[in-house]
Amino acid sequence: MWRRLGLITLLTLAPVTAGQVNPASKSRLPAFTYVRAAQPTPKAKPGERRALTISTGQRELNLTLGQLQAMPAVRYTTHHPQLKRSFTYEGVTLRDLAARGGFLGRDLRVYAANGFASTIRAEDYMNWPIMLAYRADGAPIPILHKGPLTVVLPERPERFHAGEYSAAWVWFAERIAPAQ
Ligand SMILES: Nc1nc2c(c(=O)[nH]1)N[C@H]1C(S)=C(S)[C@@H](COP(=O)(O)O)O[C@H]1N2
Ligand SMILES: [Mo]
Repeated sequence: MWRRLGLITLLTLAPVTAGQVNPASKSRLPAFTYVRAAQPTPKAKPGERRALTISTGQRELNLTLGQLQAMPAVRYTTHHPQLKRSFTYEGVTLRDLAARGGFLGRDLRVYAANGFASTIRAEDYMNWPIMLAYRADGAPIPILHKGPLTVVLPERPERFHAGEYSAAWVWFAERIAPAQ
């Protein structure tokens, strides 16, 4: 009896995992762990600045940092090719952001505060946990480390760390939209 209860408790407390998605699908999304499930979206505090705009084409959804952090969060360690060292990043997957904007499965554009923009292909963000990170090694990401919001790609596949993907590592990100 206690054994069984113990097992149930364990199962209940197991971290929310995702990534397996549908084994029948051809998804290559590696098993990764959501470190936090979605929370109710908090109201923006008066004067709180928007951190990210998700443009859907029809409308703009402005999110404060607190609202972004209420979305499901992932965490993994990856080597940042431009900072030339590894960080454990935490943030929201582009996949979850695209779903929130209603353009899941479409190539997307990530726009930066300095006017830079980059296209990230659906095939990449649908299959791998490319994230918009807001925390590195447990702390907010300083501008010197390309924060406060910066796109990071997982350690695998290796092509994410090669020259053809260097433009995908968008720092100072502030808007995402479906690519035209
Ligand atoms: N915000 C922002 N992110 C950006 C860029 C940029 O100009 N602005 N350039 C991209 C490109 S094309 C490359 S090659 C790398 C360059 O990073 P580095 O200047 O730190 O080597 O950052 C990418 N991310
Ligand atoms: Mo580049």
